[in-house]
Amino acid sequence: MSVTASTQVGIVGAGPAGLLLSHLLALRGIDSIVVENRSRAYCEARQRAGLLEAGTVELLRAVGLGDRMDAEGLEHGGIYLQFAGERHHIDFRDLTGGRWVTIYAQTEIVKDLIRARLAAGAQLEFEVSDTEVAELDTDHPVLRFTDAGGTRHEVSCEAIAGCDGFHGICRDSLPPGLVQVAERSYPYSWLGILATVPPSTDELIYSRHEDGFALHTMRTPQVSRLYLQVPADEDIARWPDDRIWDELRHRLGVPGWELKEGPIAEKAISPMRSFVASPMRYRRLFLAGDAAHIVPPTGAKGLNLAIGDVTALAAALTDLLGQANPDPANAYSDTCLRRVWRATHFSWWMTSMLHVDPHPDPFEAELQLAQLRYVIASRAAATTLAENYTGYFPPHWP
Ligand code: RFL
Ligand code: PHB
Repeated sequence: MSVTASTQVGIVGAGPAGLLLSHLLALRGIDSIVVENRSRAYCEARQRAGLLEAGTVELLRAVGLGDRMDAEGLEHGGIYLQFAGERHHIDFRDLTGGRWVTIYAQTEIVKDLIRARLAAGAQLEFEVSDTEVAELDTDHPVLRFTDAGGTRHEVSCEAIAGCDGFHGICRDSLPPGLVQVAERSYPYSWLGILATVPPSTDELIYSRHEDGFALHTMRTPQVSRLYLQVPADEDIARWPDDRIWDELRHRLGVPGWELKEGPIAEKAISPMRSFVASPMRYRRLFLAGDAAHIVPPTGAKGLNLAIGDVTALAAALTDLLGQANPDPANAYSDTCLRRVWRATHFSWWMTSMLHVDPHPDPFEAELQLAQLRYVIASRAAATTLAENYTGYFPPHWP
């Protein structure tokens, strides 16, 4: 026996995409339910992104989610690009007419969103199981799930949003043969650590070193986040804390600069992949965020793309469900894929320019160095990096 109900939009996944979509729809008077198979504590603690484009920051402010971000976020006007033992500054504000980026962790955005949704009385179900989407050939798709207490639910919806990440169920629920996938895997991974030590830099350092890429980023004035390129199938057991710090010092070091070390609170290895599924929609099932596309983290685009998708989707659903105007919903996939492919190219470019191929290739290495020298010497090339990094297609919330 299932408990039956109805709502306007069924949302699968309480990551940043699903939660923000539910928030934006509520601002337009549209009801939704969000179902999530993990616990609230797990969603709020999962270490992921940390860097927001200027347009993402402006959007979160415009929709009432900016207070803690403005108080605690760290605004950066550029990055450092390091190679051949030298560190160079890329000044985004100067190159883009004032654009910037903000460090504010995905964990904090998720906490802010969950708190705002619960305060508004939203239907948010954690720890669900056996999620299914069905009746996708109709104008009333159905969302089924079993709640944390074991009760089966069947919710009739006017639309469903698959915001269930790369390993979710919605993408595979689209009719067979509809979805085309374009993808690339990279022959390396990132080992990421969270360390309880003040950052050793005021802005992010992207370092191409002949022994592999390294990135120094941060979460707060007390917490550093650092990444190392490691082989694709690397075992984390091979990286005791001392080895991590030695390698970070080696790859990030320049004369006169010192890396502060501290306790490592968390460490994990993530694979690098580019993946784009298209179209991002079938009738009234819409995919958004990592459910539809993945980029390697080098350009810091994944979270920003997820936010761009759901901003477009909330506007499209407002027109479709509120005014029976299907045009923005019909354009949704193409609108998003333009932004997605720009970011996919940028992330691939940053990744290819900064990582060292495990099969030594002197030709490739010289091309990387030539490109890096060009980026720091030519205003046109630096502007290309800066305008993509700070967000080339900012989300638009009418
Ligand atoms: P999420 O965050 O994966 O959320 C999907 C949610 O769906 C749930 N789910 C289900 N719920 C119900 N039923 C099912 N059958 C379900 N299957 C799955 C999951 O539990 C989860 O809660 O996807 P979303 O919302 O699209 O958000 C995407 C972002 O999380 C992702 O793109 C970024 O974290 C990528 N990323 C970065 N992006 C940036 O913009 N800037 C960065 O600095 C940045 N750094 C990173 C990153 C990702 C990383 N990893 C680990 C992949 C750094 C790393 C290391
Ligand atoms: C992060 O802060 O986790 C981060 C920042 C920039 C990147 C990737 C990750 O390119």
